[in-house]
Amino acid sequence: MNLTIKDVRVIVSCPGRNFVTVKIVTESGIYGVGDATVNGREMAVATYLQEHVAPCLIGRNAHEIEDIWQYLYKGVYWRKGPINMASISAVDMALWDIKGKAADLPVYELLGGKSRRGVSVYVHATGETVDDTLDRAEALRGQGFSAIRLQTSVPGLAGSYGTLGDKKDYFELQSDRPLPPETPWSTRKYMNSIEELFSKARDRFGTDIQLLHDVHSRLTPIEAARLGKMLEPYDLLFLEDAVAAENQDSYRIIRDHTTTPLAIGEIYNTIWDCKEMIQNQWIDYIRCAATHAGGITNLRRIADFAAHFHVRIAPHGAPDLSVICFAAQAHVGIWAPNFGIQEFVGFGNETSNLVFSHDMSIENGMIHVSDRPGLGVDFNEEAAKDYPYNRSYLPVSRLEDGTLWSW
Ligand code: GCO
Ligand code: MG
Repeated sequence: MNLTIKDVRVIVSCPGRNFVTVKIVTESGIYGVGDATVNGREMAVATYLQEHVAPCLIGRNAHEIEDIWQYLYKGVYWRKGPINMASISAVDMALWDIKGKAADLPVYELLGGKSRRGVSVYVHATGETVDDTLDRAEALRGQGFSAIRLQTSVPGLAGSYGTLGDKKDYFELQSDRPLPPETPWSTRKYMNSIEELFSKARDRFGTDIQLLHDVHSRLTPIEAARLGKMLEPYDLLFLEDAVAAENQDSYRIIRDHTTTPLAIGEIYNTIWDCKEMIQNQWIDYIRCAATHAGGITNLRRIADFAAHFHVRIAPHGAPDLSVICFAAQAHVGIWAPNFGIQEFVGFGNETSNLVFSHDMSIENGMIHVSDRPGLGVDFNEEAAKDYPYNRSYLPVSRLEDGTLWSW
C-alpha cells in the first residue's frame, strides 16, 4: 500500500461556526482528516498550514507519524504557540486516521486498546438565574447525564458569562458583531452570588450527581483559594480555570487552602504549559485538547506523564472544536488508563452534520466509538463549500471601571 502523501488540503468552513479542517490524501487513495480550529483566529492557522506546513508533507510516508510530528515541532525552530501547535495537531490526527484505515483498525486499538466501556462526559447547564440553570440541569438529568457543569449569570452584571445579550450562548457565532462583544465582570458580585447556585443544586439533586464549574481564569490565587473553600461542602468534581497559570506556581497557593479538585489546560499547547502543576500535584485534571495540544501523539504523552502524578485527563469539548477533535479525544479517552471525564456539548448541530459525519453515539452519559477503521469521521468538502468562513470573535471582559479582564 503506497501511503506517500500526495495532497494536503486546508478547508475553512462555517457550518454554524468556523472550523479549520485538514485533509491529507495519500497515493493509495486512503485519506485522513484533522481539526485545526483556533476560535477567533481561524485564518491565521489556515494560512500557516497552507503556506508553511503543507509543502513539507508532500512526498512523505504517512506512516511516519512520530517523525513528522518532530519535524514540524523541532524543525520549525520557533516551537510551541497555539497556531503552530493547532497545525501540528490537525496533521497528527489525519495521520492517525490514515494509519488506522491502512491497518483496518480503529485508532484506540493502535493506542493499546480499550480500558473502559465508554467515555463518560459532563454537559453544560447555563442560565440567566439560578433556577433557570437548575431547570436546565434537571432536563439534562432526564436525558441520562449525571455530570453537569453549572454556570449562571452574575446578578447585576447583564450579559455576564453564559448569557450574552440576545445571544444566549457565549460560544455561538458572533459574526453580526464587527468586533469582540464586551461583557462586564465584578469578582465581588460573583463571589457574593456563586455559593447559592451550588447549595440549591445540592438541595434539589442530592449527592449522586457530579457538579462542575468553570471560572474562566477571572480570579487571583487567593480569591480562588477562598472560592474553593466556599464550595467544598458542595463536593465539586472539579473547579476549572480558577486562575490563569502562565505562572504555574499560582496553583500551589490554591492547593494549600482547599480540597476542592482543580482542573486547567484547555488553552495549553504543550506539556511545558502544565508540567509543574502536574508534577507537584497541584491539579487533579488536565484539560488539554487534541486540537490545541499537539494531536493524538502529544495528548497521549501528556496523559502518560500526568498518570504518574494522579492527574487524570478531562479534554476540552467546547463547540468550537470540530467533531474530528471529539473523535480523536474519544479514541484517546477510551484507551487512557488515567481518563477522567470528557466535556460534551453535543456532536455539532444540523448544519455542521451536513459537513462532518461520525460514528460516535451517546448513551446514558457516555460516548461510544464504533470499530470503524481510523477515527470514524469524515468531512464532505463539497457540502462545506455552501458554508464559507464568517469572521467571528470571542467576547472580552471588562471590570465595571473599564479595566480589561480575563474572559
Ligand atoms: C469550556 C471553555 C469554552 C471556551 C471556548 C473558547 O470550558 O468549554 O471554557 O467555553 O471558552 O472554547 O473558544
Ligand atoms: Mg473552560
